[in-house]
Amino acid sequence: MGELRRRRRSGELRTASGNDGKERDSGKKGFDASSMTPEKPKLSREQRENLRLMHVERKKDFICIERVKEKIVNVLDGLELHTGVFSAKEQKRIVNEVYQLQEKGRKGELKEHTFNAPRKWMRGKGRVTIQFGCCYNYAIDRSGNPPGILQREEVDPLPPLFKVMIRRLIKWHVLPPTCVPDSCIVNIYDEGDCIPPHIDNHDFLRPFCTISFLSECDILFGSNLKTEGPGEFSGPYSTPLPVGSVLVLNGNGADVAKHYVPAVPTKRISITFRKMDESKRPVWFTLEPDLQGIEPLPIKFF
Ligand SMILES: O=C(O)CCC(=O)C(=O)O
Repeated sequence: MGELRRRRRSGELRTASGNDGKERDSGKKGFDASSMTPEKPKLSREQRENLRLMHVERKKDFICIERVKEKIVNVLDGLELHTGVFSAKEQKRIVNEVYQLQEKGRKGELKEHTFNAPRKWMRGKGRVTIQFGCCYNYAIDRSGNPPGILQREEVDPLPPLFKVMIRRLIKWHVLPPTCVPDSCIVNIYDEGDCIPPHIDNHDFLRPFCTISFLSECDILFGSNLKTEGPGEFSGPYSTPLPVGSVLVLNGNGADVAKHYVPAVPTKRISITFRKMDESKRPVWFTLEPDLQGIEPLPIKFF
């Protein structure tokens, strides 16, 4: 099925084409003469989107006070959790897409650096990653490249569905229009996999965000995190990441506190969206036309 037809039929994650505001029905009330049951008033797509937007819960008051460089600071200042951004139906569609991409990666149908499935040589170390938009080097590699974006390595471009997700994040006031992501990393965790404590590299701008799928898990924060064992660390602050939620990292929450996901109790997927620093973009990078000029929906709906 063509991409456009598929998106029209979905009714939920609609296209990035910008015609989202068109009404489908006049919203008339009345009775269905055949069954005599009252007809529900039909809402336009725009009305439905506004209703959903109003129901997003936004937690912005994370507090974890620590002494850092002789100063008392809230190391979570700037952190936000937006819950209910992707519905159960949308999550299912996104997870299916991730599984299809994983399958393509396994079959060698993605660019070499897009898909990485490490051998599980110890507990916590099996996380599969799929990168789009740029190739990120997690640790100093064999050629001596430091951690950061490898500007000469090619990966696949952002899949169309991921660009629809990004448009949602901007339109629904989760990320600012000044920081539209142009790259992402999909993390596929099996039971026992983790992501160790880290601060995201400054080749990526702030804020950035991570979206949770399949199962809820805790994310831990702290300026000084201790290793307790394979895939296990301890930190002063923990918060759950519900499925369909978006965690936005900014300010101290991105740059003073490290974050990590301890060994997950059950399979989980996250998608981390980030905007690259312009000077760090890959040499082959071109702007995505459908990620330009995205406007947040009017604030009056809050
Ligand atoms: O899986 C998560 O929620 C965290 C992901 C993360 O920290 C990262 O991709 O850098």
